[in-house]
Amino acid sequence: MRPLVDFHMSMTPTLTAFERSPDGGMGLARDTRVRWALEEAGQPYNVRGVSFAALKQPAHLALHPFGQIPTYEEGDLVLFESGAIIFHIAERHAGLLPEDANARSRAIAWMFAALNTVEPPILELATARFLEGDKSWAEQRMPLVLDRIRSRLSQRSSRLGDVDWLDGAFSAGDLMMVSVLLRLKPSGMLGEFQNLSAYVARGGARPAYQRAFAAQFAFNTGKAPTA
Ligand SMILES: N[C@@H](CCC(=O)N[C@@H](CS)C(=O)NCC(=O)O)C(=O)O
Repeated sequence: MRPLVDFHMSMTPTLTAFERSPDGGMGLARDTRVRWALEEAGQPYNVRGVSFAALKQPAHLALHPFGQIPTYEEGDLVLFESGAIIFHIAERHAGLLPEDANARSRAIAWMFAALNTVEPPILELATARFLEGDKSWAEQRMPLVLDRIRSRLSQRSSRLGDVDWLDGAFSAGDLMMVSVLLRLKPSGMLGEFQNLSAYVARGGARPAYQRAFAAQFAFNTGKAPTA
């Protein structure tokens, strides 16, 4: 049984996002996944942009101990970590977690799997390319980084098979898994696994994702997306 919506739930939450995302509106910053969850849940929200300098200032550190985005403020509740924020939204609004207790636990397990098992090797690719690309050992390291990602993609692909979503109906587990896999889009690696590409495309085609993407794109560029 879902908890009753309390007084704070009637307040419009405020997210933080990069004032200007380094990806120029590609939707890879983690505010996009939170926007997507709110759109799936049909909930309005506000966004406050934060500069890189302001992330590490006391006012933002009071909201986020690691000086990052996204944060989520709703009445007197302040949350950080995209997983915790999306779990909070999914717990309080219909549409992101199944009613059946076991199915709900499995959807939550997929959220953790996306964040703890699939996202780390994918993040390593960005580190290897952008932060360590000029190191003498960067070229030798890259195949190892790519292999670790491929290994996870292969496991994900085998398990997904030809179903649409991870476990029955779309859930917060899919939202998180698709969000994490989307980070690989620029690398072209998803194309090696046809069912995973189709899965990510299916997630990205959801109207709620499209609204979230358009909102973050407009926030970052002042324009509407072209495609
Ligand atoms: N595990 C955190 C990661 C948050 C994170 O890395 N945020 C990035 C943007 S997507 C950030 O703020 N980077 C700037 C920095 O770390 O200084 C989450 O899922 O919310």
